[in-house]
Amino acid sequence: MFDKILIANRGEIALRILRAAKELGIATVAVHSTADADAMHVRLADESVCIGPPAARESYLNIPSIIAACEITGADAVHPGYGFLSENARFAEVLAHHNIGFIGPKAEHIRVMGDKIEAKRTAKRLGIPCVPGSEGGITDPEEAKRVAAEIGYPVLVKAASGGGGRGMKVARTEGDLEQALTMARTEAKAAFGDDAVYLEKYLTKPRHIEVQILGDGRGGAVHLAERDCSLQRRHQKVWEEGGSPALDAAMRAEIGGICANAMRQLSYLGAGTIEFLYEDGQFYFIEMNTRIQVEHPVTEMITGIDLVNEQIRVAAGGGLSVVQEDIRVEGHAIECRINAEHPATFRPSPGLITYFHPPGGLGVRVDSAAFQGYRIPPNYDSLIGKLIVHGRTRNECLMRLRRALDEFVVDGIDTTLPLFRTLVRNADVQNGDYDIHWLEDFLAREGLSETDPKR
Ligand code: MV4
Repeated sequence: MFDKILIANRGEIALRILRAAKELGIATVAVHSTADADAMHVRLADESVCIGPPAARESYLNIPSIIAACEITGADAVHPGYGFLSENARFAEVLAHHNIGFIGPKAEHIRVMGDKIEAKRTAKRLGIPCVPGSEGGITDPEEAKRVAAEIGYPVLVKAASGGGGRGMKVARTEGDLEQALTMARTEAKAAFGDDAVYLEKYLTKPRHIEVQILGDGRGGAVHLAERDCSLQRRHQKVWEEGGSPALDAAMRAEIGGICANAMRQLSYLGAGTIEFLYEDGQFYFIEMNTRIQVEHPVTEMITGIDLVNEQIRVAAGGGLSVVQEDIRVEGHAIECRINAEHPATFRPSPGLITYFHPPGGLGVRVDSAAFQGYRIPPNYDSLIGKLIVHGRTRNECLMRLRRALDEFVVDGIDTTLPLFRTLVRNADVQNGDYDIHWLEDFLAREGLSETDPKR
């Protein structure tokens, strides 16, 4: 097992990793920018190192500084959390070169899944169902037309290096296709420095359902059911729940089994998420994330398994603490991402938290690094905490969530708490009757999404 873990992240996920390390008796090192000198993750860690100025590029993304912090403190492994360097294959390789463990997947698997074309090719080979589309990249408009005619319109042009919906264009008819191809390639080149694109059948009303997996890196892997993350705004998840209101136990076991089997074939190491669109009873692979995700507590609440603990164990070569037969879904969990943003304009609202009172009670979990007197810096994402609620049934979970949201007080800044108080009382949400477009349609309908310039 590792003796000392350096946490190359900040905010609530840095605390989450600290907690797992402490329970394992592993010493912890926090790194921080000058903007985060007073942050909770710095206070709770055994040691801390300042690694640069507020801009993430010069601190949390600065590989030489993080390596230096490992050498100064004698940390023998790094946990990258999510975002920042978590899906940077080169970072994993540089750490290995310095004989420092990376608490994450093998570099080759990070690299393959980072290229959406390679990821899809790999998924297909491993027996995961994929969206019908081009075999590999597309550059020639005539080839695009041939593929589109075969799969049928509407089609979607997607960037190979894509993320956050950038470099994605729908073509409703053949007449739209050439322009969609050009626009997607131009946008992809500008955003990612890579103009490789591919073509898929455009699914018009899917749900976003993702399967959590864990691999031991030597041919063992399990699945931990799914999360439904369909409620998103501008490709930012807002509300996540598990299990999906759209699935039953047999469907869960089937798609989970397919995913675990694929990960065994890869000898995948660590935590991962296989993302699907789900429409008319069919699953279609879109991407794989090779990191712990923001919404991982949903899975922890319904399975009782500590995903970060498992990540650390397998990274140290210790194997998983569970086999598939031990993993059972108990009840239902919902996570609300509480952002420091105006609940209608979604404009970021950094500043001083003058009062902070998180809810408690049975089945209520708050993962947050915020506290009364904390000043949210303007330099990073606006997530200030996650409220995760568990119940024996989805209805009990919703009742408990309504109560917990009413108890939660954050003063001094705007937060998205009022949006959640509305959502939890909405009939479609209560019925689980939503797809990936539901939230944006709802916000437009209710006049809750005042468009703010250039965001
Ligand atoms: C799609 C799709 C429809 N059909 N692919 C959005 C970002 C990237 N992660 C994949 N995305 C989509 N891929 C096909 N073939 C619709 C989306 C999509 C979406 C997906 C998940 C959650 C929210 C979304 C919002 C808009 C579009």
